[in-house]
Amino acid sequence: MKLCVIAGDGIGQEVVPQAVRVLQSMLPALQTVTADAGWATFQQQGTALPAATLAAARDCGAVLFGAVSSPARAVAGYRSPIVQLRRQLGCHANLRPTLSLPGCGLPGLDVLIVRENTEDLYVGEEHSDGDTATAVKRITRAASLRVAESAFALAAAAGRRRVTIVHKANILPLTDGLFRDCAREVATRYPQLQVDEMLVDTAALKLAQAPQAFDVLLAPNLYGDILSDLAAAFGGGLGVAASLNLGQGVAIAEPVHGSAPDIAGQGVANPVASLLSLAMLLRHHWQLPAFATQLELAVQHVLAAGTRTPDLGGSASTAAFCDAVMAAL
Ligand code: GGG
Repeated sequence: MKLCVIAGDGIGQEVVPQAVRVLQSMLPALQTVTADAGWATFQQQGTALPAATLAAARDCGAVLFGAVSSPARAVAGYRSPIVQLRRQLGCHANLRPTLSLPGCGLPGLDVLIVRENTEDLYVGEEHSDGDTATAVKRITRAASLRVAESAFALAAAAGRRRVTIVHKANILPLTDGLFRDCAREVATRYPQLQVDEMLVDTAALKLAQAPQAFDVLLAPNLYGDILSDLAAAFGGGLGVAASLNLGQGVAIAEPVHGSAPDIAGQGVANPVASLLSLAMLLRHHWQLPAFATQLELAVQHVLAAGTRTPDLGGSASTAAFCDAVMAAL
């Protein structure tokens, strides 16, 4: 087993090595390959995703990606490395669970957002003549069917009850309508699952009112990005929000949080999102569900015992939290 380790920017440099340390304690034979990506890499090497990083990711098949600080302005030659990596590796589905953890967020929460990961406005295909700026929202049948298939198959395999298809087809009948129709088509092959549909604005309202009422949400890229941050607020915040980018024989574990420049360099970033992302990699990519459960239970045990980083009201450092997880393991 090989893991390509891309810490990226800001707190990615802190949470990723610590999470890898925990994983290595569970899998002593694991080979790791460290690779560069991100804004700092762009400044040093002129590219945010060097060819050597892409090659290492492909070779390993499994990646842990930390965080990236993409600038909120156009920078010539810069493209978000995580968006490129997801597309280049064909990671078509982004799984973003929100689960109740001991003492964090709301009880009784178990929501899974499945986000299409390769197209839509999120790929950042923009142009401008100075007076008019345009972004392309391209939705394809192939990508919509592929992500819907993953969402329904995962939901069925996990014994879930309901999949909610999120769209805005009343305003965007061609693009979001195609996404919804593809999801409907796949749904017919899963009669054991209830299916409903919700406009994205209604989904945001209902998620904010009663997140426990949802089971699986299937959404196009941008809506999935936004709704999953909203859901994360009820699960203890971005510090504990895990995700897995899933492709054919390849996967990128990725904490949902960004580079958090406000706390970077202090050694206090929460490693839970990275640890739980690695648990998803163990379960869904390496097919080691027992190891995944072991890691999840160890994280839960440490949180229940009151060891927490400052974002959750504690005073533990990133390293101290991971030490406690290794002791629990
Ligand atoms: N770990 C996810 C992450 O780094 N999020 C920050 C983010 O999405 N930045 C925008 C980007 O570069 O895509």
